[in-house]
Amino acid sequence: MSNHKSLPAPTADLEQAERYIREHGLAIVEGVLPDQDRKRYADELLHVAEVERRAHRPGTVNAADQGTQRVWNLPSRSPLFCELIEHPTALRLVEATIGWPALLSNLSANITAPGSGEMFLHADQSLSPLPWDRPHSLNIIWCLTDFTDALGATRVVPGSHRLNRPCGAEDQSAESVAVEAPAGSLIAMEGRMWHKTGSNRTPDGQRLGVFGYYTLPIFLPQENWWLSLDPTVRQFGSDTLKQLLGFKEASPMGRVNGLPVG
Ligand SMILES: O=C(O)CCC(=O)C(=O)O
Repeated sequence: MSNHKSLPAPTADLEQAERYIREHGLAIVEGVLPDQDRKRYADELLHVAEVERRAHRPGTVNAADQGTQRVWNLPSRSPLFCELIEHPTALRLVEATIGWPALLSNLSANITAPGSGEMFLHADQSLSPLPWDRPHSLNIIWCLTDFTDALGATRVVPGSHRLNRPCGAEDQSAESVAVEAPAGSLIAMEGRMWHKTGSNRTPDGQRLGVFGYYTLPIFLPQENWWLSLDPTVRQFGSDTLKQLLGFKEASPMGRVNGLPVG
């Protein structure tokens, strides 16, 4: 597995990873998930993905994704996935990049399938008002299988985080490179980075990616947790989880009748 020279080398050193996010807009951290945990998450994801497909849920596979299956609102699909939200490595990189408290905008999965096509190039914080003098979000991409070019690894435009602007229709032909990483890695990518899902050119392989998308606590989350979250997640969740899901204040926002939420 080898990456384009414009991408930072994989590292297990989290200080280095924080530097890479600042310099390159992304870091690849290998060996974050022990194999038995990775397998448990992968099996669970395949199970919920099948349930979604059988239920013909809208939004599962759509034209823009050309065959990539999406699974939304993972915390409500299985409590196992809540572990990923609060993983200490993820939270450390989130805090170093956008500060704390932060909100979890979504925890969703993209599963590429043989023959699935590329997504459009975009920056995750494209709805944030300009100027973009710093990242407003961080995407933690959990590689539950190998991420290889052929399997449709996430593709990025190196250096695009320094352009400080969204990626438009006229930018779609910008040169992108695949971010390859072994199963069990995470890829932390800040919100200004232009990127897309790659196409899966294998005859029978899948790429299982779980995307924990964290933002500054001033943005409406992509998933409306207050409406859609399985109530047991909140009932049994830690304070950190409740903070990330918007059930605690991010002073002075998120109060109830003007008072902090305990
Ligand atoms: O699937 C990927 O590799 C990237 C997904 C993505 O950028 C998105 O869903 O917005």
